[in-house]
Amino acid sequence: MSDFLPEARALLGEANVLTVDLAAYATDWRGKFTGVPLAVLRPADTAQVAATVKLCAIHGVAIVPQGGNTGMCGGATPDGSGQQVVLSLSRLNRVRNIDPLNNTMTVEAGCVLQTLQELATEHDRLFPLSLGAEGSCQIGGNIATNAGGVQVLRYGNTRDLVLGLEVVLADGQVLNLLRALRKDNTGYDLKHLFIGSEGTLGIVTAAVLKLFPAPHASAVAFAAFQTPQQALQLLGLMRGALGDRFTAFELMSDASLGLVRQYFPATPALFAETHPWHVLMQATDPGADDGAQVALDTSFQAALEQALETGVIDDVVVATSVAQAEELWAVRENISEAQQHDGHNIKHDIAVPVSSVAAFIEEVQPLLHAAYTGVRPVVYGHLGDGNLHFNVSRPPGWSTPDWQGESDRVNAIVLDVVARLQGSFSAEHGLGQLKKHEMALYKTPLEIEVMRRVKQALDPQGLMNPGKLLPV
Ligand code: FAD
Ligand code: 2HG
Ligand code: ZN
Repeated sequence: MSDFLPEARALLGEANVLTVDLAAYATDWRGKFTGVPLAVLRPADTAQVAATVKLCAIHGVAIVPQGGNTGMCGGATPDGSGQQVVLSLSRLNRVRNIDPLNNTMTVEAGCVLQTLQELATEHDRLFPLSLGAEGSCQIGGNIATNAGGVQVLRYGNTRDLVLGLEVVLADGQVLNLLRALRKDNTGYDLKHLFIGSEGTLGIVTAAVLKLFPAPHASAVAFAAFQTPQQALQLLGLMRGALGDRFTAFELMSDASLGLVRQYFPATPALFAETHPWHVLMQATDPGADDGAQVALDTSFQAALEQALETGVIDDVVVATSVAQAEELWAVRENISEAQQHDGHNIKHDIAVPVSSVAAFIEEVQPLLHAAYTGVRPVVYGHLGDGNLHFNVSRPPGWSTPDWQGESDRVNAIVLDVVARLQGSFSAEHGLGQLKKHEMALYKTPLEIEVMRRVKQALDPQGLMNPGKLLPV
């Protein structure tokens, strides 16, 4: 071990083996987990990643891959031993190829998501992965967590957007799966093992990503109504009217909007009265002529009028400009940060069948209120995918440590209902350190056993992000 750091310096250069001022790498975005890295290693390319991983294997040093460090579950944070290295992918930020005819781009893992969205736009294409952290999260992190975001309804999760992958395996070999093919049935599709594996099986160094026609026409609206059941009715109505042009359907409770208004005071007041529930909806069309926009507006407005007339919604604001659409989206995107400013909350990132979302909310809220007087569930998320962020803020009078101490009890209340509804305890953020214990409660022993066999086969020394994803 004593030779490890000098050898790493010889390999990567003095400036890319950091051992001081590591705070930004040692704590997660939420400030919930803090570790003690032995060092932060910053390779420049795939060859350097491979050589670094080989060096770690020789010295028995565990590796914690880190992208933009925006993950919600402490997956990119090392433990407190001072023996694990953080492997930052930030310098692998080249675009290797863009092929508009094939509708693909081949990019390195450290590319920031927003720069890839912008690159696609420059080529009159869409890269549809979109989430609040897009200005700092990296595509490697998105792939490692199989990130979701606000356009899954139309385009799917990150997994659905990846055609090919380049991965450095635990022994330092480079597994080249960088094929830009939409059809390829030549054995097991190995890339899917690494997508969503949170750095526990290998290091993603590059990917071939799917592109789509750029949306030229767009319609955005913010609706208010009384019950989660009405949200489901509205979803059915809008999808019926817009089909595949319908791209986003984001639910927000009034408490979620209250936090945004409190911590982002410039947030516009959208409705004269308060309403318990809201959704933000978007439809797009690739058609570039005026006719496409008119046709989209006509279907969108007609569906909204029907929703108003039949009492499905109480009120609606339809964006009349790009700036107003962005303003409406900012309300939704700022919820996570607003709740972060508000102090510790017990996060749940659950999925149930879309048809069961209202039942889930109606069942779980009374249970929580019965257990904790004044408890504040902050409910929002990707209703169109059946995925809710059911983040429980502490009741008045509770200290942060006391509320943190209630996590197991609150989790049991929420996640037992999820399990009864055949749902998932983690829809998009992954498990990291935060939710790996739930595996043992809500996955079958055989599922866990098969995962362990995969882990053992690919990482026999147990050096790839140990202590994450799998229960101890
Ligand atoms: P990191 O946090 O650095 O790492 C996440 C995990 O991936 C860790 O386990 C890490 O070890 C591993 N990892 C990172 N890079 C690699 C690599 N190259 N190879 C192998 N393993 C790697 N998530 C959603 O799904 N949907 C949302 O809507 C959403 N909204 C968010 C909004 C905000 C404001 C914030 C702060 C986060 C949000 N997230 C969301 C969570 C987060 O942004 C995603 O999980 C994102 O995909 C993480 O990317 P990252 O580069 O920051 O990864
Ligand atoms: C979102 O949809 C993110 O805004 C973050 O997934 C959710 O902070 C959260 O719990
Ligand atoms: Zn989300």
